[in-house]
Amino acid sequence: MRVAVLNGPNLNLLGEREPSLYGTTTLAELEAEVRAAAGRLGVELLWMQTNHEGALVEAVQGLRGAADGAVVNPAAWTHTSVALRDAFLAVGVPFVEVHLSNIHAREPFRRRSLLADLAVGVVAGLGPAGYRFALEGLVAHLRGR
Ligand code: CA2
Repeated sequence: MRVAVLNGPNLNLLGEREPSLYGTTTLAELEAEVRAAAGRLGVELLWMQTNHEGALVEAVQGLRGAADGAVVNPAAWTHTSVALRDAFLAVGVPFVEVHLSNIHAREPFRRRSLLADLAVGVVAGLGPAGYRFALEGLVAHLRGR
């Protein structure tokens, strides 16, 4: 089984800025943690981060045939990107949406996700561990089908 983890804009700054909001774990450390979890689950992991919306849309388009499912932190595009929503609708690959912070306890504009209703599930507010929970939930979903 192959799972892609897709990270949106500014997540490359993780651990370097705004530690009170997003913690001190860097994206490289988070990737290592998720790769270790994937190894325990016997899952092959693809990992990407991009600050370019079109690159994420193309990555989602490329999921069909390349991955069985995806864990996605779309970051700011969660709240804005009809293009990303359309890409997930087009490929129909199961995904779990993950957020480090609890988007429902922040500014009103963050409470709306344009992807959540398409997702298998959503994990928010549990910090970096949320990625592992999202991966475990996705894999359980895929294995149960
Ligand atoms: O809580 C999350 O994971 C978010 O997806 C993070 C996004 C934000 O736009 C979403 O509303 C919620 C922001 C990612 C930016 O990450 C940074 C990390 C460190 C320093 C600055 C930004």
